[in-house]
Amino acid sequence: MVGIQDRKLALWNVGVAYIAFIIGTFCGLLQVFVRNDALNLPTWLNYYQILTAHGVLLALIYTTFFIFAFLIAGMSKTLGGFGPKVNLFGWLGFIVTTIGTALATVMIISGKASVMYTFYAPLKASGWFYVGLALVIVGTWLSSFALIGHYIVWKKRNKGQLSPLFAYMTISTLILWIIACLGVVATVVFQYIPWAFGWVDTINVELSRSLFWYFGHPLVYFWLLPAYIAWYVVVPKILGTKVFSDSLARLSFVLFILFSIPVGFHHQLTEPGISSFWKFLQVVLTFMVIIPSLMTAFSMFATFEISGRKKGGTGLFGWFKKLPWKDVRFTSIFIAMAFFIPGGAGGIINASFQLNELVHNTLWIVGHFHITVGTPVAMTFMGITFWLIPYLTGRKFTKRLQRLAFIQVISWSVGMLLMSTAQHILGLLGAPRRTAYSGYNGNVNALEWFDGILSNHVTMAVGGTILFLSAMLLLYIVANLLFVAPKAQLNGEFEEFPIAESDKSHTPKFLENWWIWIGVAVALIIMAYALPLSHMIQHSPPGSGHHITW
Ligand code: HAS
Repeated sequence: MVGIQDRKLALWNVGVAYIAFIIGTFCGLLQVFVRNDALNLPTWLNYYQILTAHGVLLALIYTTFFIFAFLIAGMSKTLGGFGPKVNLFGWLGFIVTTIGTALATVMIISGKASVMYTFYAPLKASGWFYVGLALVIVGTWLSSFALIGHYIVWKKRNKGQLSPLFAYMTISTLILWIIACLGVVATVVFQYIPWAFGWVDTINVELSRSLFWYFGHPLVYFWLLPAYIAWYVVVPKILGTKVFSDSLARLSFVLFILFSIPVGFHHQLTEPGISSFWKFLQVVLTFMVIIPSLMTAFSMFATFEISGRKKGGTGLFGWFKKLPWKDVRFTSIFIAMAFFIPGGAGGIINASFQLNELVHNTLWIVGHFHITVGTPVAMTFMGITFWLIPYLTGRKFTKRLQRLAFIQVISWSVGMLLMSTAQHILGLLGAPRRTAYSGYNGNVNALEWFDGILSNHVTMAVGGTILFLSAMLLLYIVANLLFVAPKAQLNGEFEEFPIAESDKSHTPKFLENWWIWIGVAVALIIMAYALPLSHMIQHSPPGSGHHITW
């Protein structure tokens, strides 16, 4: 069991994560109805306001707080309880991130920041929205430094030893995060804030977008890597086996540090201000960042097969039946993985230079991120929630709650399947994203295309409603695990924090020489970004004034 302070810190992070989740999912429900013309919002509430709240609170805030809860609990479990300085930084980080979140949320809800989570210029929000975002980043850095400090103390006490796999993966995730944030910090501090407060009149739009996507793509791996930590470290324990290969797991995380950052231009393939050479280079690097995910898929299949065969599974697929399907901690994560197969394949389509022309700015992309961050990541976090909260509160994940958890993950899968399939197909047929309801000017052809069984905004709304109900059930389970479920220590049985054994005896030590990987990552970033960014600065257009369209 982690120390009392570490436990409290992790629990507060879980708490804020789920408060963001309530508001974010409610906005999602409103959105699908507006988009299918079944709901008219009151005049004081704007579609783009709820779209911004939905994106910021679910994609940025729910994930970030949950990730820190998981990493804090796991680092305390694997490296030992936190010392006073680590605790202090951890709390400071939590408080600053929460203040930033509150400030940004108030700005969105009061209608002063309907700029969506990508906050593309020249749409302009209140300066306080950007200050809120900056505080969120500063807060996460403080939390990251706390965990890195804890790791350094451990390394000093255990000279020459490789750290436990959980800690290694946490540090990789935080290195990636800190390097990635440099882009968004640069644009928010030097471009958005002076512009939004009126200290300068114009903004260099292309530069601001490029710096955003320098951050925006690794951001998706900041969400994914904690899910991968659970896949590599937690799942084998639940299956009763070891980590398939310690070196492979570590190498895949190193590859994410190297290749997840110099690829942001694949979000800007249709933008005119970047020459096709740089786009092409970053597309090639994007294909490199697919490799660690393919390694992860291989490692997962190997883990499943080894454990299934150990339990007596025979034949080509006999092991499959031996997996612990009745354990929702496993089933939830398995479904999450299964969703990532089409999710990842969609990513490869998006990253293909020519195919991107077809899908960019269509609902296809919305479908893509709902089956990447919205299910593989989010459902892994749900699967973690079911044991992490009991582990932290000492309460029991009772049989009744387990049954409800099954209903919850299955309903989430059904809702997501309907909604994201409809989004993918509608997108291919040309339905745009980032828009409210469109009647397509009554165009007969367009209305026919969007009238299929799956290619229909109604199917999307049905899926969205099921998702909302599932989210409410999840919140019921979370509230029970936090406040109501019986205390387990009465029977002396705490929920475990599942961490599988990982054989480090053949793992090369250089995998933990961070300076090598940071050095190579910086070299790749310079190669991919130095010239195009300096070109954008030196040959900058006159700059854009602002637009407030709501
Ligand atoms: Fe993406 C746009 C390319 C992964 C999230 N992406 C987005 C946006 C978001 C997002 C939020 O190149 C929208 C941003 C916006 O608002 O504009 N994406 C990729 C590529 C990958 C990828 C190449 N994306 C993710 C992940 C995300 C995420 C992960 C969130 C967590 N994405 C793009 C591109 C765009 C984009 C372009 C811009 C599009 C545009 O035009 O705007 C890769 O990382 C994917 C690699 C993954 C795989 C899958 C491996 C499978 C595994 C599961 C194994 C399963 C098992 C279970 C073991 C190759 C590991 C077995 C089960 C059975 C049933 C058999």
